[in-house]
Amino acid sequence: MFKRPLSDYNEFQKVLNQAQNIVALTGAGVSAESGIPVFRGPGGLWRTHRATDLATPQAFKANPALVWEFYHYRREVAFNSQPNKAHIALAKYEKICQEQGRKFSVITQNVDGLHKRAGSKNVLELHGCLQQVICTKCKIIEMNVNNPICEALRGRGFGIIDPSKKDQDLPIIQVKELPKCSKCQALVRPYIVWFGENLDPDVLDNARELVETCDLCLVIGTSSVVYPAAMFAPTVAERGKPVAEFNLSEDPFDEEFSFHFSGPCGTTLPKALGIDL
Ligand code: BV8
Ligand code: ZN
Repeated sequence: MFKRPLSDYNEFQKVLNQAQNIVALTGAGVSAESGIPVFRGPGGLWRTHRATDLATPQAFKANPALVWEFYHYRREVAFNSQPNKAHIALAKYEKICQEQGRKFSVITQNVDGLHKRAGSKNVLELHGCLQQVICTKCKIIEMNVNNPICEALRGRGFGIIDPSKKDQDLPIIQVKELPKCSKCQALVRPYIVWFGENLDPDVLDNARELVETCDLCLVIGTSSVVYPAAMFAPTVAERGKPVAEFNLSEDPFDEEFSFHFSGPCGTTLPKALGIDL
């Protein structure tokens, strides 16, 4: 008979209070209650495209304007969203750990920037962020939170289009109208790791170091299908360290996880961390 992961908050808090080096690994589900659509399931569509088909270098090469419309939409949604109770609980718990000389880190797959806006300091953004762009030519990376990022994208962000209208009904945006590098005027792209692209080696090394040294891992709001992030929590469990999963799903992603709290993490996470919001 499988030992089912516990969903006992008191048991979890005994483990939490002993932990000296905690890692919180988050995915799109931690931002769902801020109104940011998740990747898989109903939110995974943008107009008639699957988000995962647009988040690739091939899509950007083939149709930079369409990919920029998709990221303009994602920027608009993210910049107009607020951190929710799950983000805030993580930021508050990091402060508590700091005061107690304990280590607390967030490794996020999300690109919306909400952990930092909630006040989390120790954040690794595995897949980049919507607030930065990188030049396709001179490779400089710049913060750019202008919305719209260029005049041609104004009003083009709407995500849900009525099925009768297709992309081609909209005037085509020429590449020369797309966002430019402030240094060399070449086309810039979102500073995001797309499917088929390598993660920043330093970010990946730091993440792996945390996964190899932590004594507790919280895995929050992720379907754990995207690599290498999908391997982090199972690796902690294989080290014999406790993993606590917070997800809407009833069933744990991995039977080796010690705890599984099902429900919206805006509710389950503050309760588990003992943070009253
Ligand atoms: C790479 C930026 C080397 C884009 C993203 C090994 C095996 C198989 C495939 C591969 C492999 N290695 C590499 C691959 C290919 C690929 C991959 O993993 N593909 C998958 C689809 C099989 N990986 C890569 O390409 C990575 N690069 O490994 O480089 C390499 C290079 C070439 C060839 C091989 C190897 C780069 C991956 C990065 C892609 N970029 N994001 C953008 O955001 O626009 S990934 C994107 O999807 C997100 O960032 C996130 O990381 C990812 C997964 O999404 P989730 O966060 O999990 O969200 P999802 O919607 O799936 O699930 C939401 C969850 O929340 C659900 O479980 C739901 O129940 C829960 N939930 C919802 N609401 C709530 C909630 N839980 C609690 N409370 C709620 N309220
Ligand atoms: Zn440049």
